[in-house]
Formats: sequence, C-alpha cells, structure tokens
Amino acid sequence: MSDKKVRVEIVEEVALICIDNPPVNASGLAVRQGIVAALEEISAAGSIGAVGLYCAGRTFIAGADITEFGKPLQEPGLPGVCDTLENFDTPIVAVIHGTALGGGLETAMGCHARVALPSAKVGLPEVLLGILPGAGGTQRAPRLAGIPNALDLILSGRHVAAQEALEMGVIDRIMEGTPRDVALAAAREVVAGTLATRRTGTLQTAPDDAAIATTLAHVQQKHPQLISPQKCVECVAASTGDLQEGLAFERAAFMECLASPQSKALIYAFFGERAVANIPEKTAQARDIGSLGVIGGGTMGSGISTAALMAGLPVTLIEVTQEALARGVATITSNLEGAVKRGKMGAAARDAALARLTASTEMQSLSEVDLVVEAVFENMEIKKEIFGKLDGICKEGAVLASNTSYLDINEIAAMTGRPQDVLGLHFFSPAHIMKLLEVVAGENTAPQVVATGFALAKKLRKVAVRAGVCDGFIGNRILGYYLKAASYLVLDGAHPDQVDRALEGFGFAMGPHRVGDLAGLDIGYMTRKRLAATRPPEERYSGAIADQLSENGWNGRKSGKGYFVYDGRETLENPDLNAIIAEARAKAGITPRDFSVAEIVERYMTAMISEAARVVEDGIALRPVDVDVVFLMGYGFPRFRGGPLHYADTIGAAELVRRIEAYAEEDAHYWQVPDLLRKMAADGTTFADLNKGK
Ligand code: 3H9
Repeated sequence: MSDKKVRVEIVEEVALICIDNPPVNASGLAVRQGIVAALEEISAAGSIGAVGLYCAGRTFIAGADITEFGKPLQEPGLPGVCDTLENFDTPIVAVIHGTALGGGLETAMGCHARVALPSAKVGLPEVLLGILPGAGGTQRAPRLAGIPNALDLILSGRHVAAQEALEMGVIDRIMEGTPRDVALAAAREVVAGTLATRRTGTLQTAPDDAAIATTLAHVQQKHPQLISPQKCVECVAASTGDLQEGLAFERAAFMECLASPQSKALIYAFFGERAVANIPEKTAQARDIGSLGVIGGGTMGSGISTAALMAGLPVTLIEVTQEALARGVATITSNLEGAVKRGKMGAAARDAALARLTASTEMQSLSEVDLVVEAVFENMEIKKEIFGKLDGICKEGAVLASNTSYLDINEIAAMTGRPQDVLGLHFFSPAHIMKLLEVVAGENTAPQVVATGFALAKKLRKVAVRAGVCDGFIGNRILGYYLKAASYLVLDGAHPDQVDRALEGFGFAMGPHRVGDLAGLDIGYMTRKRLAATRPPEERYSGAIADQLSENGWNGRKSGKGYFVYDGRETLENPDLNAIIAEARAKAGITPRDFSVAEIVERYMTAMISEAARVVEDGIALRPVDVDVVFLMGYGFPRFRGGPLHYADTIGAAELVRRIEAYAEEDAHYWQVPDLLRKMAADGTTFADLNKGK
C-alpha cells in the first residue's frame, strides 16, 4: 500500500482518485497538492471518460485541516483546488461516505456530480468555528440547493442525512456499496450517460431577497455579537451574480472571520473538547460497562437513567418507596417522549429503551450491574450509608460512582472496602441533554476506574473532564466563588437585573440571577447553611438577599417568584425585591454606589478567572483547557470567548493582578491574587502556554 495521501487508479475508461489521510481525511497541504497532481496524472493518461473521487477510511473529507489555520497559507489553497476540479475537462463524480463537512462538501460541490452512500451526511459547519465556507461553499451551495436551503446549511452547521441532501439538490443520487465500488460504478454511469454531470459554477442562483432579509434580521437579533453568521448571509446574497465576483467576496469575508478573536476562541473550543480526553489514565484498560444501576429517581437519577437507556444500556433504577419509583419511571418516560419529539429517537427506539429499564425498591437488585451511580440528595450521611450497603451488595469489579456535585469522594469511598472502585461522576441537569460529565478521581481511585468513567461518557455521547476532589470540583467550586462577586455587586449598589443584563451583553445565555431563579434558590440557601460553620469570620457575608428570598418562600421559577416574578412565559420585576435589597444594605451599613456595565463584567470575570486559576494551581483541573471546557459545556459560558481562561489570556495576567490588587483595597479577604497568576504576570506566561505544558 502506497503512503501517498492521494492515489490514482485507472480502471479501463475511468480513473479513480482516492484520498487517504487518516483520521478524517482533512484536506491539508499534502491532500490539496495530491488532488492537483492526481488531475495532472489523469490528464496525462488520456482517453479517460470520467473520474470518481472518493475517500479511504471512515469518512469523506471532514473539511480543511483546522490545524493549518493561523499559519501562512501554502499553495494550492482549497478554493483553488475546488476551482481546478470544477474546470477539469473530464467530468468528476464525488462519492461521499461518513461525513462530507465544510471544505469536504465544498470539494464535492466543485465536482460535476455527487453520489452519497445511504448512511452519509453532509454539512457546512464552519459557522461553528467562527468562520464561513471559504472554498466556494457560499457560492455553490445556493446554486445547487437554492438560497433558503443554503442559508439553513451554512447557518445551522447541521449534519444533513443523504436523503435530505438529495431532496435539497446538494447531492444527485444515493447508491449502495463500498466507496470505491460506488466511485467506479458512478464514473461508469457518467461515461454511459446515465448519471448527468454539470459544472456547479455555471448554474444561476435564483434571487430570494425576502429570505436574505429575514435571515439577516434573525441573525442580528439572535447573535448580535457574532461576526460570522452575518458574513455568511452576505456571502450567500452575493451568489446571485458572477461566480468569480462572488468567490472574491467570500474570500475577503472568510479572511476577516479567520482573523477575528471569535474564530480563535471557537477553534480553541473545538480542539479543547478533544484535548480533555488526554488524561494520565488514558492508557489504563477501562472496565466493560454493559449495565448500569442508578440510585435515586429524582431529576438527576431519572436524567442519568434516560441518558444510559438512550445509549442502549440496561438500567436498574432504585428508589425507597413504590411511589417514588413510579415518579422516577414517569420522569424517564417523559424524558424519552421528549427525545422522540426532538427527533433524537423514533417510537420503536423509545419502546426498546423503556424495555431495558428495571425498577426496584431493593438495593439487592444491583448485585450484578457493572456500574452504579448514586444520585440521591446532597447529604453526606445518606451517601455514606448507601456506599456502605453497596460494598456488601455489588459484584467484585463493579464501579461505584456518586453523582455528588460538591461532596468529598474520598470520605464516601472510605465507607467501602474497595475505595479503588469509587469515583465521582458529576452529571449536569438535565442529564440526558447536557453533554458535560465531570469525572472525579479520588485519592485511591484506580486508573482503570477513571478510564471507565471516560469510556462511559463516550458511550453516553458526553464530554468527560477529569477533576480532583475539593468542594464543588472544577465547575461548582468556581461558580461558588464568582457568585459571591455577583452578590457583592448587588449589595454595593448594582441591581440584579442590571448585573444580569451586563453579563448577557457579554455573551452569557442568562445572567446569574435568572440562572439562580431557574435552578431554584433553595439549592444555594441549603449550601450556605451547610457551609455556615466553615465560613471564616473575616469573610463578608454575600447571601443576605438570597437568604431573605428563600425565607419568604420565593425560590425562583418553581415558586413563581425569586429575583423576578414569573407569569407564564413572561419574566417580570419582583416588586418586593428593592425593599429586601435596601434592608440588607442598611443592615450591613452600605451606602450604595453606581456600577457601569464594564465594571460589572470586569469584577465578575476577574472573580471567575481568579478561582479558575486556583483550581489549576491546586491540580483540581489538569490544565486551563479543562476549566474552559467545563464552563463552555456546563455553565453557559459564551463559546465565542473560548472559556474563562482563554478569555483571561486576552486580558493578560499582569492586568488581572493589577485589578485584583485594586479590588483588594476594599476587601482583602475575598480578593487575593492567586500565586499562579502572580507568577504568570512575572514571567509573561499565558494559560495557552500552560495548556501546551510550558
Ligand atoms: C473548513 O473546512 C474551512 C473551509 O470552508 C475553507 C478553507 C479555505 N482538521 O472529532 P473526532 C481531528 S473548516 C484537523 O474525535 P469523530 C480531531 O481533532 C472545517 N483535524 O472524531 C481529532 O484529533 P485527535 C470544517 C481534525 O469521529 C481527530 O481528527 N469541518 C479535523 O468523533 C478525530 O476527530 C469541521 O468543522 C479538521 N477539520 O468525528 C468538521 N476534524 O484524535 C470538524 C477532526 O488528535 N470535525 N480533526 O483528538 C468534526 O466535526 C468531527 O471530527 C467528525 C468526526 C464529525 C468529522
């Protein structure tokens, strides 16, 4: 087998081009050069009637090689390769298997016909990386599929199944077989005249000013801060005229997006989600997980059960009473129903998932399961009792996990005679939807058990991040710290609505007070009570306003009232809130002052970054990127800012130290410069350097 990334095979009157660049056939320099060389070779061979272009391995081209972005472009560039394909004298048919994404689909659209295997998918996901299809995609997709379909593909970035792509006009035919066999058969059909070919660039895009105007308005309203969605619409609008002009317009827009901090952050996030799998335990052999036990049928337990059932695992759900068990089963059923409605599964798959569920009030039913997740409420004594029992019930080698979001895994593990089998699996609510899983390694957790946590996450289609033991692990520990900053802002003079709006303007989906109302203010209330005894006397109390809301029974959305009042889908002002705030300020002897939007964002973000730096410094997170992924996937951090520590690099350690020292003049207990940040400021390192192990 040749080690060339692009190979040519001549079979009688047709030529086959095979791209072979594992793992995903990204079109890096060698692939681009190889395609051009392959076309030259085919030209030189003469008397070829048609060319079939396909890929080896698991997928068609997954796009441009993202690792080349930011480096000087080496010719030939992908736009030029697509033009060369389109202008080639002999018709070329692209054969798509796996996924043809971004530059991959653009390559296929540069060919003269497209055939897909039934299981193939196509998409233009560039917008998710803060860029746009920059190799002719914004010009060729509307020519093939019309403006509305092209806008849908380019702005959603979704993967479209072959059948839908056929209906859209993006592909021409669906054929079964191996990619090579289909390429050969399709090329022969081109020669025989039974598969039509044409140059995409010669087609005319039908103008659709209404679709352009509506989409532009929608994009500006939904993503006001994002550059690339708006540029995508402008490029598609430019596809109704001359092809070369449209391509030049697209090129300029692409380069502008690529140079933006937004695309750098989004590309960082893409690689970050994969980098977190690089853990010390990655070479350990994960244990086989063929079945799951879940203790607790509340929101979390039911969500975890749903996720496992949807992934094809049998689940045994345990509750203390028949009534609680019935409630858990009802929640799981309704979760699965929701998945059917969202198109995530069909009715038959839902029925099969439910058939995999066993419900029991006997812990003994867990004796044969491979992994147990305890998901009862946050009470150390109850958890300890459960783990003590599990130790006596579960088979040897079973993995015993707690879904605690704060508590000490080592203390829980110590209740068993097998602490090496115990770890934390911290799911995020709703657990069948949220993609984040914190895998918490205790001091005695065996490497295979940590690896098993990661393997389970993969099975459940979640992104696992490794965390060490501390109160709140990575995410909730940092959250607990910066929520105090938000409370101090309100105590000192800002209004909760003003704080929320400032942070929503920064890019958070919701400000902290709206999130608090959504999650339930009673959670924070109970946590403050739990930690009251450990609060140092010099700490300024931040919970006075939230305490009063909870004590009034106003726990947020579920009670119709919290920081805001909820009337159906409407969020209104809470008319009693100002009096509560005034009373708390008066009690603490505070004269309120004004805060600008910039100062609110600055203080809140500096607090988040400080604690995130300490989490890295303490080794709770392996690297800064682990913190970033937790925040992007679990805490609604704006993806286009890359995560708190990627964002921190845009400010710089020296400026962050300066800010913290200035704030410390008001409150030297809360605002302390993390050692790591001070060191970084002194030696000029960045969090990006730490990610690279520098
Ligand atoms: C583009 O095309 C721009 C053009 O319009 C214009 C140009 C001028 N490049 O995800 P996986 C790596 S922008 C480089 O775990 P899966 C990935 O990091 C591009 N590397 O596999 C990982 O490495 P590692 C538009 C890439 O089976 C390994 O491959 N395209 C690229 O779960 C396996 O990946 C996209 O945005 C790449 N393009 O999923 C598609 N793609 O093993 C991006 C992947 O070291 N890719 N890698 O961690 C994907 O969505 C998924 O990778 C895919 C496979 C669905 C293809």
